[in-house]
Amino acid sequence: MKQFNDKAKQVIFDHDGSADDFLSLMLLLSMEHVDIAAVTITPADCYAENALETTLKILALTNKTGIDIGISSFHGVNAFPAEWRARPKVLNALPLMINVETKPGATRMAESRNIIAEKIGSAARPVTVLMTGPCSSLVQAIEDNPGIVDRISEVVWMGGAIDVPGNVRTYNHDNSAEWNVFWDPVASHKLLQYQLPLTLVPLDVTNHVPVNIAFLKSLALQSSFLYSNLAGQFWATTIDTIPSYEYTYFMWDVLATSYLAIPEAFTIERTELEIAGKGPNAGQTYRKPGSGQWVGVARHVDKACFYNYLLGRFRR
Ligand code: AGV
Ligand code: CA
Repeated sequence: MKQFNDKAKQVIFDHDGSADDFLSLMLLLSMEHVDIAAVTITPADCYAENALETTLKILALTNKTGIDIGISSFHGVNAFPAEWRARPKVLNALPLMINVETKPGATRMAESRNIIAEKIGSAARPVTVLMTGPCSSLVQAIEDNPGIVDRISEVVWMGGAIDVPGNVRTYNHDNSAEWNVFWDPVASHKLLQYQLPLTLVPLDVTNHVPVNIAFLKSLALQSSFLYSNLAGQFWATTIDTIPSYEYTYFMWDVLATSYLAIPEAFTIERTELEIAGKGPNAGQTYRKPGSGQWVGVARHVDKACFYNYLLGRFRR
């Protein structure tokens, strides 16, 4: 059941169902200073029904079944490769997951944009929004209710590629975009216009934190802890990342999630950006002095601090 902590940071977590999105959920659940107001799912790097099942199972396993869940029925502009989307289905068949009972009827569910607007609108204090997939649901919530902008204390988004190549390789695209931005470049373009207190965790920094075997070995040595056991099984599924065109799975979303707890491990640059809403560079996040769209960009992370933080959090 959901427990209230008066001093906790209220966080809405919008994810898109890839393995590291769920590792991020586990990490967030382990943070004592975080109260998860809602978990919302974007059907981008996943199929929604799989992602919902995994979300419910993780909440059941960790005794956090009272959290409201949002699902988006919006299907983006540029679909993720189908082989990536189907991939996380294996998570529900892992030994620790397969027999976990979920009672979807017992959980409150609604359209993501409505849940996001409602939670931000009704919270006692400004809310943090963590996004580890595309930003469409937040943008839709703001379009429906522009007043909620002033009630958002921070948006942390795993997305973008500023001074490094993107990870989209597709027909008629110039490789400059990162997938979470590219899925809905129109919404991404709008997001910057709201002048939110936005911190991006782009490929520039996530490229430095691959999922590596040394880390997984350390994690496995502590698998008597439920979180370490579960996380180790999830990460093992990423080791043979399907080479649609790239062979390495990174700690993309997990790094962005850690920023909520260990901001001191990151170097943040304040800069003015623009995001291309269409064209061969759709979804590109690029510097544009004078745009007035100031954002914080995570440029560097203390890797040892980050990996140690993860190992510590998962000792539960
Ligand atoms: O671009 C990184 C984002 C992150 O939110 N996702 C995966 C993470 O959840 C897209 C992505 C890039 N490369 C991938 C991705 C791959 N090889 N497999 C699955 N998803
Ligand atoms: Ca993701």
